[in-house]
Amino acid sequence: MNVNEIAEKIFENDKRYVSRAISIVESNNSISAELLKELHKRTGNAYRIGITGPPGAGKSTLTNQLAKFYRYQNKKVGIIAVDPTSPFTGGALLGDRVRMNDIGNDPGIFIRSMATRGSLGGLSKKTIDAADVLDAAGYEIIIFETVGVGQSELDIAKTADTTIVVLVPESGDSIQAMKAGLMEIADFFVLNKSDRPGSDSAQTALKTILMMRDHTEKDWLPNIIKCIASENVGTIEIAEEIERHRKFMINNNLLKEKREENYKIRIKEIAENFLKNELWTSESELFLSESLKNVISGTTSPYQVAEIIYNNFKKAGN
Ligand SMILES: Nc1nc2c(ncn2[C@@H]2O[C@H](COP(=O)(O)OP(=O)(O)OP(=O)(O)O)[C@@H](O)[C@H]2O)c(=O)[nH]1
Ligand SMILES: [Mg+2]
Repeated sequence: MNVNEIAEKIFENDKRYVSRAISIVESNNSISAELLKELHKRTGNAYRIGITGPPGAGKSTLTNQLAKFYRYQNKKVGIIAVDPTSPFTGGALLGDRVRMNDIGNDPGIFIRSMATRGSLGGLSKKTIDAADVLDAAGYEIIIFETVGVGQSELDIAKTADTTIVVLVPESGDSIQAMKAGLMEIADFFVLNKSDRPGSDSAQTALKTILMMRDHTEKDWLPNIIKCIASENVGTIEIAEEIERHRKFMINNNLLKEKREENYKIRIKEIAENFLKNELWTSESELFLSESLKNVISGTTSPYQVAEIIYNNFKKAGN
């Protein structure tokens, strides 16, 4: 099957091919770029929602509830869960994690999990490419679930049109969130597990932190919405807040601006990858390995080695 034929199947939302296409962009093989070129003309219609927060905060549970909510509105929902496979993230035990199986059989829902393991860099690129596949397949809502630890997870959440940070009442959570860089990317906060003690004081603490930031009357101020995702309490308020944020973005021309900025970052990354691939030929890799002993002994500096590699690359006519 050629790229055009696969693209046609995706435009028809043939799930088997949607799945296959995501595997293609994930493996980043030779037809990946060709396929994405073909799909691009049908993208731009989906609204992208990023859901991030500490491990075990209830992101999957909330994603589940939101997906059901949008299904009632007859919207197709694509979900990309960026799996936290790192043993260092801690948090919810594997058995305790919500697996979103109950919505997986709905024909209007597509769930895909993307592993972080073995994906050194390039994770955000692959995730965004996968979202383009879903967009082209006609999914009107795309939800990214990422654990709010690590730069690439934050990068993914940031590329969404609306980014939601999920926190829980446990003391210090908002301080942790601040440290992890979650405060800056939130369009609003969800204080989940509000059935637990301490949710009011957590809300107050979070509000205080937010009010300390510079803002003018015209700025969007992130709200804090309490919810109990496991009991479907607060889902409608969250969906309404997403809609309010979407309208705010559109009315102030910010959605277009944000998408332009995302494209700019993405195009630069793709172009830089072309360069990287050309730079690291087997000869430059070999030269690099052979130089290491001289770098260790102090006879050559890392800068000299890098300059030689770069100059050879230029000399080769690049
Ligand atoms: N008490 C209470 N438990 C909840 C609530 N929401 C989710 N949980 C439970 O919290 C646990 C973790 O929920 P998940 O939705 O898997 O959390 P997650 O943030 O997706 O977790 P990771 O993907 O592992 O980071 C599950 O046992 C849920 O049933 C809630 O509002 N209240
Ligand atoms: Mg989860």
